[in-house]
Amino acid sequence: MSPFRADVLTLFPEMFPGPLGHSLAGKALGEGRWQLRVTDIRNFAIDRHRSVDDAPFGGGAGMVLRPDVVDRAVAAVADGRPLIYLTPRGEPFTQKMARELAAGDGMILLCGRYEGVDQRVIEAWRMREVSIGDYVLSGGEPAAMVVLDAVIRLLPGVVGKEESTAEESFSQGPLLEYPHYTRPALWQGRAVPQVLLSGNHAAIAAWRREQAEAITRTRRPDLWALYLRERQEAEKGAEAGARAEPHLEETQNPERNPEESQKTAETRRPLSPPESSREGSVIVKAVGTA
Ligand code: JCQ
Repeated sequence: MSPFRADVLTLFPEMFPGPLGHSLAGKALGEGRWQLRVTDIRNFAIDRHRSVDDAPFGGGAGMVLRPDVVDRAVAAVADGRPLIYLTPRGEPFTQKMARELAAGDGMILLCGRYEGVDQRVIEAWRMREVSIGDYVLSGGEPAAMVVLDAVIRLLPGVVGKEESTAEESFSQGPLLEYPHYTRPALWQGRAVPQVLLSGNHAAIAAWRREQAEAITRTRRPDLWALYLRERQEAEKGAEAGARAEPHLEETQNPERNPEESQKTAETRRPLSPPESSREGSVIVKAVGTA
């Protein structure tokens, strides 16, 4: 297997591999699952002061990286792999983008400093301008490390098979994760939620779903709106099929389904509330699919 090839163009090459030399990414680097080549942009300066930046045309604070210097640095490594410039002006970096990059054979990350890079060299190389979030860093290096970390853990053999299954269910759905607990069961007077010790897997799944929904609703109204829309779409699709399939109430009727007689109220899926109790898009009770 040919390894994933990452290039970083930076004025601070000594910052790499940094955290990427440790933990999961570091182990994978040692195993040859990915390669990192770091290029000092200053090596492509040609004047006797080796200058890489200049004052902005039109005036204003700070300095701008020169297009001619950056162009030579890019030309030294470019070979058709995606070219990414980290900047707060970029399109948001997402898990989807990480998956797409991990499916390719590598990427080239350009790190800016000062006020940024002359826009003409960004355009000339058709670079993808990518942002890791709405805040300003003093350089693109930490952002490049974030992108690399998110991509590398998706490469084959980097994260174990068990974890990767969990990873998929999280990155597919728009819900935030439920909270996690481990031993001791009682710590500083705080008990682990009882249901997690019950051994009742259906009840645990339902509780986790409720927790995931509650935290998403309060913390990330944007994701919650997406989730409600997706769920509404799923319900529409199910409605057409419902004419051919038995209703939830029927599948949970012990007279029609003997398995149901083994379940308690806690393990049964909650029944859909009557139409009249639904107020607009406000969900009165979480409807689990456990
Ligand atoms: C990347 N989110 C934030 C690059 C200009 C003057 O500000 C600039 C800062 C950078 C470094 O990258 C970030 C960033 N995603 O700050 C260009």
